[in-house]
Amino acid sequence: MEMVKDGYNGILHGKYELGRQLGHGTFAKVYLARNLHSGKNAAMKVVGKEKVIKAGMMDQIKREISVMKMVRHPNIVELYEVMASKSKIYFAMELVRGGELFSKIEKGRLREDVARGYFQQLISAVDFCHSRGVYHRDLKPENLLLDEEGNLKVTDFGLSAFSDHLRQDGLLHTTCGTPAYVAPEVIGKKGYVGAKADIWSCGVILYVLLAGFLPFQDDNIVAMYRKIYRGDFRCPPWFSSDARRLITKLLDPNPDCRYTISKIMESSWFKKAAPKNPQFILEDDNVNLKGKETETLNAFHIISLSEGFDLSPLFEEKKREEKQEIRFATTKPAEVVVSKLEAMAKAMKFSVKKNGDGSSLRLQAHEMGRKGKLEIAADIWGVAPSLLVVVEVKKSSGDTLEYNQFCHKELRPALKDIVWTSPADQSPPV
Ligand code: ISQ
Repeated sequence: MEMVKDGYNGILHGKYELGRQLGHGTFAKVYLARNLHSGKNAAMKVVGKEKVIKAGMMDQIKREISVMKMVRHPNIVELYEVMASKSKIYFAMELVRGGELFSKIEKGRLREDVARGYFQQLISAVDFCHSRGVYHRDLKPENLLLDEEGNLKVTDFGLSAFSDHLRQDGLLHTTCGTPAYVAPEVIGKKGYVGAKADIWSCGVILYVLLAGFLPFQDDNIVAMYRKIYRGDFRCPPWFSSDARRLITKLLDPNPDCRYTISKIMESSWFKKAAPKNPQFILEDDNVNLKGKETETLNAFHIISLSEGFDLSPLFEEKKREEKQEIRFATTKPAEVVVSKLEAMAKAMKFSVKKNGDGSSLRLQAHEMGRKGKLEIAADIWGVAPSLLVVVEVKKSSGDTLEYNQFCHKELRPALKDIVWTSPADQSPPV
């Protein structure tokens, strides 16, 4: 073990015997440990000292750690003691044996009442620490553990200086992926209020519990940041209106408008009773999406998560600027789509060619463009077993700029009445 180099001889500080590794972040490792005096097991988090000197934050962190050593809460992993060697800091903590909460989501999103139970415990822990001036600042799935009775236990409160995302210079480190749980004002380096940042992360956590996926996600990190800044997310249709309302208030990019803990506790979604023993709810009772997408995530669901007009991001990975296809959904029959396209073509003096069953059209401009005549293909197909019809429009020949203008100025306005958007889009949650 590398700790041998640091004067570690199998027994740490004459008190703890270290065993197998339980887990690790990018900068910290957690080992099973045994207190030789009491015989009690513990979890020992080991962090390299050079990683943690966060300018201007050290006094606050020290104060927060001393608070965490004194307090006990049923939903917070207890911090027994902190030790240090020349190059490392050791945190002896309560051992929690039920694994990570998020391993449950790998099997499928949670039922709303089950998610409520965990969220109530999370907020109870967050409220307890905030009222003592201790903030987490890096709440994320790895910090949410379950004990053997299925109780939620939050770890690493007050240890933000040792977290993977927010370190040293206060800059965001994305070594272990994306800052999916981090509040916009934290990314923006504007200076932030710890309590508000934690509430944002609680909002992301709640969304993931209920949805089974992240609210702000994009393969392109810049695009993801943009979504976070704008609070640009959509709730899947299975979210209740109370859940939507609460999440919208938690994921408000303006920290001044974001809900406070007491507002969360007053909300009607939060106040409902949680199931008594969520650990006894069978996994099959959770909604399991893995491998069963077609059953539970139907065409309407998928489309409701996409932008109303353009479904293409769901079908392909090409960047928006590069792609030349547009797909949208409609509940109108194919004939209605065809007659709309024909009317538009007529108004633009485009010629129209149809195939036999009306599922495919070719529109051609009469006038020459920069790269010959603009020609557009539209294909229409049904999404069985739903009533949805997907329309795909793409350029067959001609200039891309002219095609893009055609899409923007002619096609979108012509079809806007028949494009299907989810009910959630039509009346955004308040
Ligand atoms: C407590 N028990 C098990 C694993 C842990 C990981 C990190 C922090 C505390 C822990």
